[in-house]
Amino acid sequence: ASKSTLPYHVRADSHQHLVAQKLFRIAEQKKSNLIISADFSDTDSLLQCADELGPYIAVFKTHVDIVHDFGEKTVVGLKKLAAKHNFLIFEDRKFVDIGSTVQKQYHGGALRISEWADIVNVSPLGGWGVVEALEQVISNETSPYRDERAVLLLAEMTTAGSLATGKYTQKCIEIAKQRGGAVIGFVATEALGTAEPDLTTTAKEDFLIFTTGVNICQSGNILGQQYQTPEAAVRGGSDFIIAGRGIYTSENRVETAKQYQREGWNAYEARIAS
Ligand code: BMP
Repeated sequence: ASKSTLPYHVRADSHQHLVAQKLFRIAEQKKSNLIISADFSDTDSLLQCADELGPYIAVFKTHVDIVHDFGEKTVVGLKKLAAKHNFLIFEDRKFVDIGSTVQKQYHGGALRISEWADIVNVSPLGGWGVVEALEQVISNETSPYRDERAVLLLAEMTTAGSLATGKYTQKCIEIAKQRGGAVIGFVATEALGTAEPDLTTTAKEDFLIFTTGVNICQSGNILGQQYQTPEAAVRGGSDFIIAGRGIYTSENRVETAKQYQREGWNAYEARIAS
């Protein structure tokens, strides 16, 4: 699978999506391709993590449906900290339903995701309609967030026995290429062969690879989660590495985050030099 060997700033300059441009620039400024997966069940813990690790990450990934006291304080706090530390917010919602339902889950509802998440992901298990549905909401002329919202397709999963392989993954690539501009990339374990070797000719399909299941110390857990190291992930084509428990359950999460940041960044520098 081909992977991009271009520096983030080159990809920022040529990318047509504002969120991808912003993300590449943040990565370059902070020398970080690290995303923390902040799977906390209360607002205070979530916000404290964002404030402590904010300086070392490019993106803060949430699962707000596990936050028992989710509300105004969560939304305002996340937005404030994103501005303070210059990171984007990715709600790992994995929309998987018919388009009409997904529109209601994304926009409004209990979680008001479109209001605060720069990035969301979707599984096109039910076909392209769900992607179209999100794009409709995002590109609606009355939307105050037009151009500031992006979508990732869940192309692969890290778990043992995952069914998100082969034809399904290929279909994700097709959908990303065929649909409008809101899809900026994939959640995948490695490069999916979509990287363009030379963006100076066309930057139409510079899809970003976001990789979950990153852990320096462990290879997996009893519920089937499988890990790779930051170095292996980036070498394999990951543009942004996502780590949760490997960081936030460690004794000193700030030092551990810095270690993941360093390892991810060194691997990126090695890749663009190759
Ligand atoms: P951890 O690093 O603690 O194992 O957390 C992994 C995070 O990434 C979780 O939030 C999980 O929901 C998410 N994730 C994953 O582990 N594998 C996938 O294939 C897709 C995910 O979103």
